[in-house]
Amino acid sequence: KQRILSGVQPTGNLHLGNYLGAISNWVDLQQKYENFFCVVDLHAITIPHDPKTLIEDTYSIAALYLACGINLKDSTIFVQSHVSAHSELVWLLNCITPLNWLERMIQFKEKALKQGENVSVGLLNYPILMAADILLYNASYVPVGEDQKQHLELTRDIAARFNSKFSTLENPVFKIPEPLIRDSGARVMSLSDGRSKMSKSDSSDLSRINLLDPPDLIHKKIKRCKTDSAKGLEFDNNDRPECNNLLNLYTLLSGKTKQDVLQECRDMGWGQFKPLLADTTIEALTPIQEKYHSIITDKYYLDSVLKEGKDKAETIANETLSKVKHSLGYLCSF
Ligand code: AQP
Repeated sequence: KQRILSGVQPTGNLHLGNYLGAISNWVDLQQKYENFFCVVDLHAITIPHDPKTLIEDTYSIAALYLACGINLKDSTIFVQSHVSAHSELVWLLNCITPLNWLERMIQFKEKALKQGENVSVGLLNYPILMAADILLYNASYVPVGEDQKQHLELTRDIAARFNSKFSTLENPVFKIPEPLIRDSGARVMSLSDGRSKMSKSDSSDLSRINLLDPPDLIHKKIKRCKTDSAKGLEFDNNDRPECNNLLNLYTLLSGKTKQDVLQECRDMGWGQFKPLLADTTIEALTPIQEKYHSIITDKYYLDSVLKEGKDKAETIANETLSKVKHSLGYLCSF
């Protein structure tokens, strides 16, 4: 089977964008591939973080993976910092990656702008760490949301550069991975602004629906979300980004086709559509929340999942790291 690698940062609540853009795609794909899903806690400190919440957030993401339907027969779940090869490979890749490749990353520019003088070198290096994550496992595919597309292209460029400098065409060190970005759900937009993406770092919690939001809060957020005053509901009208986003959410969460949703909703007003969307969201999230709450209290079980994941991941990662060091000309370790 070909291999998949992807991950989510333990930086606060996961929202519908993380779920529809990434995790639900992993669940749909998992039987077809050999999967590695990582809690990317090294990435989580590229922006200011609170050491007091990192452990709980790490458990929470692992529990959410399981609650959303990742199964341990097809998939391995592990914590990035538990496999030291990630930190080691990032250094080696740092030294072969031109600085200007990083400086043009859109996400870096946007986040650096928000942080001003406090922006860390780690934030600049974020995509190289992501490249290390993927390349260590010889992943063929990386299922991510649309916002990670540019980082994936960088990973491919780094791998190709390394291969051409330090290995042969017949026996390349790195596999060049492909992104897997789904047609719908790859870019879920904010509830407060249909032109910006739903995001953990938006200062307003009303801009997103978190996977663990209780039903009354989901009703409240959808009731207050931004809409417009045009009559009827429609997809794909550039002047109505909120309408398009909310209809897309309804389509994805209800499992109906776009055609059926259009038929059902085209003559509705917001007063009728919003409670429908809220109820559909609650119906989709309730089983995930119930499973999550039963898993998160069992730290003994979660530790055993993550320990097993670490052992499996480490074996593969260390093998790749040895190959990389050998090709760079390092003296083998004793
Ligand atoms: N709005 C989104 N729509 C679709 N997919 C999304 N992803 C994130 N936002 C959306 C995908 O979720 C996965 C996990 O990404 P991450 O842990 O790197 O997420 P993040 O960057 O911490 O989350 P946000 O919300 O994107 O945070 P901000 O905007 O604050 O940086 C990835 O596959 C990502 O594409």
